[in-house]
Amino acid sequence: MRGTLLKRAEPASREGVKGATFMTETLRRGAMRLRHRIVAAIDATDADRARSVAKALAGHVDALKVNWPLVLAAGPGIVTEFATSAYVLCDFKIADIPNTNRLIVEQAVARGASGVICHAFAGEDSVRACVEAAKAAEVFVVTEMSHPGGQEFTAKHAEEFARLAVRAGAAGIIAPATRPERVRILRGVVGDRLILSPGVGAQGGNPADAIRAGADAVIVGRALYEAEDPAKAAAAIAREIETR
Ligand code: O7M
Repeated sequence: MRGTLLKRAEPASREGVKGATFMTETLRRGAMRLRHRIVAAIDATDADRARSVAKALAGHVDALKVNWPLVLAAGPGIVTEFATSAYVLCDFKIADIPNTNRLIVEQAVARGASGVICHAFAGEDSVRACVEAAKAAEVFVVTEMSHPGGQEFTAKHAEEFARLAVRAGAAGIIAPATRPERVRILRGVVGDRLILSPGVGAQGGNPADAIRAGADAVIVGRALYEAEDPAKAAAAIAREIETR
């Protein structure tokens, strides 16, 4: 199942989400298709730069990941804007009580998100609330984080977090490209669920190593959105992955 359509692609229900009537039928929805094995993290805080990077990356990456820096800079409408032509993964690292998680996911999905990212440490009920609220959209659960501090706490619970993600019905997990040996272990836990691996480029991780260790795709931020030619940078990463 890995690398292909993971789940069905019916549109999410957009009824009954208060204040969220802005979705149009033109928005894409469904499982992430992995052609390039690259998810672009658009963390640029200049909205115009973010738009031009997203446009340049069309056809070179499988999804656009949107996080707080861009949403706070450009407004949540940027999710809807990107969603007209791309799979948008809302990386709000949701980690609240189940009811609040549900409200956040409903808003993200109503804006056009095809996927959302939550933390596991808030507990299984909180992750399940995300999965239920996401409906046709996909939920990815953070296990071990890629930065050095990720070893202080998240590494100690990463396998538990991964098991929780599977039990809760998540589409996949986030695991560190900076530690491919950990990706390999987490692959053993999650079976054919997707693994997305951040930490490539600016954080020192190598895309081919992460994919070889079992990641389905890498998440790349600065190495793409700060590149003079983002499309060329993405193509170079894709080539590295292909020749792994
Ligand atoms: O390539 P970078 O370092 O500029 O950006 C990496 C992106 O991945 C950035 O958006 C981070 O917030 C995100 N990320 C990590 O870097 N490490 C993690 O452990 C987890 C994430 C992430 O995407 O979590 C969902």
